[in-house]
Amino acid sequence: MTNDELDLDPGALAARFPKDFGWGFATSAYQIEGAATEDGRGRSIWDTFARVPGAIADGQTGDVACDHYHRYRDDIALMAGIGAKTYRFSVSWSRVLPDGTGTTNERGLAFYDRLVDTVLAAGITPLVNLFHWDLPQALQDRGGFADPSVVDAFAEYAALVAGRLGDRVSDWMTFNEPAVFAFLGHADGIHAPGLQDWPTALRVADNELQAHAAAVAAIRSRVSPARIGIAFDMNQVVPATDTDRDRRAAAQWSAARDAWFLDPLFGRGYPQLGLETHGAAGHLHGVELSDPPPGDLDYLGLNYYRRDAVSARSDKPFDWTIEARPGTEQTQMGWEVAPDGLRDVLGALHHEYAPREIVITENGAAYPDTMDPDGRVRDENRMHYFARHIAAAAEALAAGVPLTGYHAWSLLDNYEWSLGYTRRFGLVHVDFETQARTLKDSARWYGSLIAAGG
Ligand code: IFM
Repeated sequence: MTNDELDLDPGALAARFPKDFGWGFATSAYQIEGAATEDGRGRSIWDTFARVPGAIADGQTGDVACDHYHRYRDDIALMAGIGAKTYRFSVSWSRVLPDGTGTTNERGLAFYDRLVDTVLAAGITPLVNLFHWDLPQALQDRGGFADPSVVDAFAEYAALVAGRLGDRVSDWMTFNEPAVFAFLGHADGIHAPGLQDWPTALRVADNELQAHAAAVAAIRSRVSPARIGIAFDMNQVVPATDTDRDRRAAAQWSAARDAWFLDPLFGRGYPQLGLETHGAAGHLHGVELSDPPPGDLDYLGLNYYRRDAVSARSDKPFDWTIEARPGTEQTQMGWEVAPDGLRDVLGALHHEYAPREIVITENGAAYPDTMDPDGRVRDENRMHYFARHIAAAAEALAAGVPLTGYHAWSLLDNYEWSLGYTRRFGLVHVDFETQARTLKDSARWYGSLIAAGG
């Protein structure tokens, strides 16, 4: 069956996965928790950035978001009702260490205790992500991720959280999308902390790789058995046209972004083409790169959303645009819907790096959902998006990719970073006025898929 012919039969789709496949959801702290000043939480760089005039499309912050800090029991009950087997959430560093290091905030830690206990009581396996971009502002004031001292700070934080939750949590993730944090936050300036300086972005990336290794060691010394990974966002990169210039630009961009992280994580050091590309663009000016240690990964997390077409404006590296190809099917983000890209990215990761396991740690789509007068959200486009991507994942599995889990992004409509509340990625609709939750049709469909899988 090709993706085009695929129907939405959850039973047929589920049958293509093993019974113990890890179906679940992913969320992140700043996007859903709210309670920004409650119970001793410190400020994070997103609290600061969200207040910069013009930084966020609707001028909103994550101060309240989905109010998950108070409603987590109901949210976990919803997730359990859908049938989730795993739940990937992140810890807010500034909730547990308001100054980034030093004094711990017991009330913050107690929240994650309660959360983990509730997740486990619902029969769901927790997967704890340590960093989803919300760095404590106190650390940013001391240089943030561009300063090498962040490596010890991250290890201290990892040790604290692993020491506290590790008696109940085996599945860990150090970073979510380190490239997005480094590049969008420090070179493009559209994410916190809003800097626009490539050498800083490359220092940040280097320190993330070091901090990952330090955190893995900290977790392993406190948690047994521990299953540790990192979630890398890798979309399918293609040349916009079949010209030498676009082909070269696409290869340079992949090397300067994706391989920039993946090669070191798999023990190969920085990629030569990436070094040449960043070097020629002047990004390495004054940067002393380290020799990052291998990632020691039990699994590689893949966040996949789209196909990116690279179009060169000139022969100069980084003088290119990265967009959806005109005329293609796109989500509300303007992202090209490309399920075959998921199959191919999974295959490429398997062949190039041979990770022990791959977990799809995020996959999902934003659409302008509306609630019908009968109270239903008929998000058929999202259902089709999921069905086609899950079918593509099944193809990769059948071709030998060691794929063990799939996390839908996201449980709830939430704070979509610089787009504020203008994009809905949830399988559960959130009315941000009342905080009412409503299962969308996609949630019911995903639930039948999980149920059919046993
Ligand atoms: O909302 C984000 C998430 O925080 C990281 N991955 C992509 C999602 C959709 O943009």
